Amino acid sequence: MTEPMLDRAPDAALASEPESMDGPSEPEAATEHEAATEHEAATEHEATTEHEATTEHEATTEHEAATEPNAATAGPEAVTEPEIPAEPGTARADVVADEPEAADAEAGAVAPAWLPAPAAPVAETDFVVAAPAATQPSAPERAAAETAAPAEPTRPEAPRTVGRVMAAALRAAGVRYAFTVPGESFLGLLDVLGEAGIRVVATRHEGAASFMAEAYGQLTGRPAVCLGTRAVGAANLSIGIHTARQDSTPMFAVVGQVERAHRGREAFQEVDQVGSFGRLAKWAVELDDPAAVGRTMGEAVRRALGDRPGPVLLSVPEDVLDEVVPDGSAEDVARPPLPRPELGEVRAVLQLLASARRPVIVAGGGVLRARTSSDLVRLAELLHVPVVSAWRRGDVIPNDHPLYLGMAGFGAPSVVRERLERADAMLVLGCRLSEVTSYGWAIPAAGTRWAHVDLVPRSSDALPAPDLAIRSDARAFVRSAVQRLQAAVLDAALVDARRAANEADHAAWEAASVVDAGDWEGPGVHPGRVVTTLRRVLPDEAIVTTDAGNFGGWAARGFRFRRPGTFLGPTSGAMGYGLPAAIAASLVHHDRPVVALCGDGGLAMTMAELETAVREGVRVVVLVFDNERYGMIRMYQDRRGTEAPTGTDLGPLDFAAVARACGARGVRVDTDAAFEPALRQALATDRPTVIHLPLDRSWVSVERTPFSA
Ligand SMILES: Cc1ncc(C[n+]2csc(CCOP(=O)(O)OP(=O)(O)O)c2C)c(N)n1
Ligand SMILES: [Mg+2]
Repeated sequence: MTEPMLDRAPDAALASEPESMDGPSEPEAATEHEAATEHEAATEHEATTEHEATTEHEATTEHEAATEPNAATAGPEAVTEPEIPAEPGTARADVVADEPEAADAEAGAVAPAWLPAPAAPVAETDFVVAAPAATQPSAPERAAAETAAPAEPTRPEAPRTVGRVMAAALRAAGVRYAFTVPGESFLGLLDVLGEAGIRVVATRHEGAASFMAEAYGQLTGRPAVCLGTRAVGAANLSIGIHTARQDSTPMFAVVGQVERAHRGREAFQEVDQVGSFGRLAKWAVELDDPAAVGRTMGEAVRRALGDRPGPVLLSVPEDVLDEVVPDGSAEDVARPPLPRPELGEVRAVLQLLASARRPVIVAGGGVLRARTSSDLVRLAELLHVPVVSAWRRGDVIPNDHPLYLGMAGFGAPSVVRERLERADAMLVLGCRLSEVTSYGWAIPAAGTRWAHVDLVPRSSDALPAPDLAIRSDARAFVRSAVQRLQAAVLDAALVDARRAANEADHAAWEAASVVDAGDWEGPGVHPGRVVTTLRRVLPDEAIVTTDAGNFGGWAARGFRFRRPGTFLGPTSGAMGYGLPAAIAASLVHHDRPVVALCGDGGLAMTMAELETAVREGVRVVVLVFDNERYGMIRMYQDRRGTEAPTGTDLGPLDFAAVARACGARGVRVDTDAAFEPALRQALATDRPTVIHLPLDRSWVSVERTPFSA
């Protein structure tokens, strides 16, 4: 086989480059990747979330991705949006109240919320918009006021308590939201979050608070906080801590602890939180020395954001939070730079892919987190290598792109696995290769040469060792690769072979992922039709979240994401996630439609958060597929031949009535024809809506339908 020529760019040109080709030569490097001070770290977070969330995520359509100028040359303006100053204590509710009142959709449809885009800033920062400058009094007015009124006593400066230092450190690490069920054990922190510019959202259950923090971090890359009281609240937070771990999401879980003097006596709600719930986190610590708060917070931030990001648990004795931090105790704001590839490493991966006949890229959350989807599309196009997304990361590139070959894992048609098995070369990019994505560690298959490019390339004895393991941020790698490829010439015969195969593979995936076939007269809805209707009606920027359960199979297979950052699903497979995640997404993108897909089992776990959604003024639409059972588990019982299945049947629940009881809208849709008008009306209203979709039990899974014999 002829080796492709990748290096027509004369090596003389490379000789003048620094060790890593994306080093100082790229202007954004200094601001984005090498931020080392607290200030710079804050700038980095601002830049990679707010700015890009409203530029790259919103601008990356298939078309734009294909025609975008060389992303690697993007100037510093791409990452230097100034931080909007915080106005502590200004609640989103105030902002929402200022918006013109949308007509009640029941009374008459109003224009969808996303058309036209609202002029006011509505992203996550709108609770920190600067207050309008007050009119300055004239000098004579000032003099008159000074003589008329006694001088205001100067307010003593707030003491620098542990709680305040923690709040400031969290804010500096990018935290803007804290989700909580309050407890008396952490009031010394809760009460000062607002003054640090962190918005507190009360939830109905700590599990939902932890899901909201996780979803927020997954969507923005910026950590959020969830807070719970000692032992009992901490136990409830656990599900989101575990989820953040599996999703590699930066997050802070802060839990109160009994007073130091009572530790070790099995005091009220005392438990070893570091040794128990802390084991679910990436890192955990009990902060019991006020003098160490700066150091400990520095380490906590590094652990949450550094390497493979993840959740950090901070357990703080109640009395510590109100203690004044001794003068001179050090602050620690050092942040490690993101890892970048060496030129030789990039070249080796390009050689691997370009010399293959059936290469494939498996792209995961690291691509989304690095906001480098359009660069990945460019790389795929330049190399003529198709992309399969990791499980629950289906929005990693536009699904209509001819080089997209579907999502791996649960819900995927068999052609996806087959294509992965047939690969002779594979680049696993920004993806940990979970059990689900790798089909039980069967992918990469024995004969596949593969490269793992990730913040922490995995070394798992379940998988064959990668031929190339490269520690790199996904964007640094992909941009470097694209830059390199622009001056390369590929082997024509191999390119032709790949092109032909790609066309056939894409067509095969399209054919295998049709979910709306078959005439269904009821009872209840056709879940595949619901999914295709949803796709047709929703604008491209709409965000979809999912809960766990078999109802999700139709969307996993049949929904088409067109932009990155439009899907939230936990790789932990946790039930109860859909609604809290939708609320978090809507807090971030108030102007974008957000739809949660849930089963009756999963929604019931967190449906009390409908009241949270109403209170927070977020516009979420919840679709609940109701088969009155824990359908997925019943399917497994059937598969193993359980003779008298127990524990999987549920009773009827009037979800529309529950919604109304929470102050939301609730509608029941019994036929396919009624779904689209109900959806359009839900999208046009300014209140959360639950659409209750009864589902006949013959719709067992996307594989086992009334039409599949
Ligand atoms: C917190 C949690 N508990 C239990 C499970 C196991 N589990 C996975 S799917 C499922 C059933 C989900 O039921 P439902 O939400 O009604 O969806 P369906 O499968 O019926 O479509 C269960 C119990 C889980 N994934 N998460
Ligand atoms: Mg169900």
